[in-house]
Amino acid sequence: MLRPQDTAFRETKNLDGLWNFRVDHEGVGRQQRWFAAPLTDARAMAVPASVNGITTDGDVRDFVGEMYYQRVVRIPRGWTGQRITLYLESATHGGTVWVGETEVVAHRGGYLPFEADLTPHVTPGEEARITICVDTTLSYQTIPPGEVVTTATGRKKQLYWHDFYNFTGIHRSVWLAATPATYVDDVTVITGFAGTTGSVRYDIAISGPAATTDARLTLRDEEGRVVAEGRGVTGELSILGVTLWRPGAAYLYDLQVELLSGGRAVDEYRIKVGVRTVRIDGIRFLINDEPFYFTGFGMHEDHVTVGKQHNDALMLRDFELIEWIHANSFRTSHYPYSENVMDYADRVGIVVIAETPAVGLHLRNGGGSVAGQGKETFSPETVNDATREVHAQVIRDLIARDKNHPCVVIWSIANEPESGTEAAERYLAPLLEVARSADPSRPVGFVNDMSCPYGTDRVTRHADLVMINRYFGWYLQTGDLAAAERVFVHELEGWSTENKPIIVTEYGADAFPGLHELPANPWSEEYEVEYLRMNHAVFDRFEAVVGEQMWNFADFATKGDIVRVGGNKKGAFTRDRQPKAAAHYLRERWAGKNE
Ligand code: GCB
Repeated sequence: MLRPQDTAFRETKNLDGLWNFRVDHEGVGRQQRWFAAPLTDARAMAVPASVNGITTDGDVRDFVGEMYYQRVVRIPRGWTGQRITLYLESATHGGTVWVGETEVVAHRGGYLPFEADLTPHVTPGEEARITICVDTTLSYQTIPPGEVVTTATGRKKQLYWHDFYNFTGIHRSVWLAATPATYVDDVTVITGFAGTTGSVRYDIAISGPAATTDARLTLRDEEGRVVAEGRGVTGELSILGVTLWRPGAAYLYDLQVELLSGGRAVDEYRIKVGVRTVRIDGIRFLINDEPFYFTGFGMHEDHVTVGKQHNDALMLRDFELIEWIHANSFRTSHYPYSENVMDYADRVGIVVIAETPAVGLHLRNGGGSVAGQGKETFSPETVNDATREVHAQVIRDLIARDKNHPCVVIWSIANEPESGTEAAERYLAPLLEVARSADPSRPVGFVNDMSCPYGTDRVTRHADLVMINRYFGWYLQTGDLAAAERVFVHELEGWSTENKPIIVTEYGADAFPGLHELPANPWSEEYEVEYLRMNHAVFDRFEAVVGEQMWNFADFATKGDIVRVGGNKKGAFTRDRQPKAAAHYLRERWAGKNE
C-alpha cells in the first residue's frame, strides 16, 4: 500500500474538514445501522483532530467505545475506469468504514494508515455517503494494551499503562484517491555507496488485472537532472558523483517509477530517495561509515485543543526548535508519527528512531507515573500469543510505511516492555526477528525500562544496540544528584561490557514552568538543568554512549493523576513551545557536541 499522490496517472481528493459526528454512548450504533442513513443528533467534528481536547463534555472527553463520523462526498467525474480508494492516515485506535450501507474495511490499531477499495461501490460524478466508526478501546490484544473496567457508578473506564493522554479520533488526513486499475502497489529502495558512486536497489510490486511486469525508473537530482535510469521491477541504479543524505545536510533524489504496458506508461509514482548507509560496528553507530552521536529528544504528537492532530504549522514550529537547540535526532515515542513528519525529517536531515505503538507492556510497573496493575504482563489472560501476532503486524506495517525514509536509522519495536523475565524474552525476541526480516538494512532494538536494569534484562542481548530510559535523580535518588550519578555510572559500566552502542533514549526531570528555586529543588527549572548536567557528565565518561535523547521535547498531556500537574512537565519546552531554562542549557551543550 502506497500513500496517495497526484501524478500523471493518479489523483487525490482531500476529505479533511468538518464531518458529522456522534458518540455511541449506548453502544447501539451497529445494531441500529447508523451507517445506513444520515446520522441523526449529529454535531460537527474536525478531521483531523483528537476529539478529547475540543469537547467541554467530560463524558465525551473520556468516552470509551465507538464514535461515528459521516459525510457525503462527490466522487470526481473524471475517475471513470480508475481504481478508487479511501486512505486514512490514522484512526485511533481503529476504524470501520462503510460506503452507503456496505462495509469496505475494518482496521485495528491507531497510528498507521489503512485503505479501502471503493471501486465497486461508487460511481464517478455521483455522491457517496462515507461513515467511519472509530473504536477508542484498548484491550490486552491491542497495541498499546489496555483494559476497560466498569466503575461503581456503571461508567466504562479505559485503563492503560502509558504516560500520555489517550487521545482518540481521526488524527491525520483522510483521502479519496484514484489510480489506474493496474498500478504500482509498492516501492522499496535500499541505498548504498562505494567511493563516490551511489547505489539504489529497488523492488517494485504491481497489482491489478493487467499482466504488466514492466517498469521504467528515472532518478533525478535536486536540480531535476536525470542521474540514473533503470528498467524492470527489480534492479539497481548507480549514481556517479553521488551526493549523500547526511544528518543536518539532507540531499534527496527524486525517483520516478513508471509502469509500462506495450512500452507506454500506464501508471506513475514518485518517492524521494536519500542515499545513505547505517551500520553498527562494535560500540560505534555509523551513518555513511562515520560515527554518529544522537542529540535530541523523545517527543509526542501533542498540542492544546487539537491533541494528536497532525498540523503542518505546529510541525514546522517543532522542527524550528529542534534546529534552534542544535538537536540532530528524535524518537517517535511512543507510536509512529504522521507521514508528513517523516517526510519533513528527510527533507531537513533530522535522524529518527522510529517506534511502534507498543508502550505499556509492563503491567507491574505501569510506565512513568502510572501505578502498576499488579497483574502478570505476559499470561493467557493478559498480553498473550494473540497480542504478539498483533504486535508483529504493527511492526511489519510500520516498516512497510516508513522503510524508504532516509531519516529512519533504527526500528524500536517497543518502549519499556517488561524485559527481565523468561516470558518477556519469549514474547520479544521473536519480534526483534520480525523487524529484522522485514528490513535487514537497519538496526533493530527496543527501549529498556529502569526496572529491568543491567544484569536482569533478558532481551537486550537479542537487540542490535542498547537503548535505555533512566531517571536517576528523579524517580530514584530524588533530589540527590550525587547519589544518582554514582548509581548511573555503575549501571553504564555494566552495559558497556556488552560491546554495543548505547543510546540513552530518555532521561529527564519535571520542571513546572516559571518555578525557580536556588538552591535547586525538584520541580524547579534550576533542578531540571542541574539534573541534565549531571546526566551529561555521566554520558561523557562512556565511549559506548553514542546518544542522548532527553525526555521530553515539550510538556505534554497525561491522564488526570496526583503526580502530574496539568500533564507531564519534563519538557525542554513548554506545551506551547516556549523554552524553559533547560532548553537554553541544552542548546549550548549540543552546539558544542555537533561541532
Ligand atoms: C518513561 C516513559 C515515558 C514517561 C516518562 C516519565 O519511562 O517511557 O513515557 O512519560 O518515563 O516522565 O515518567
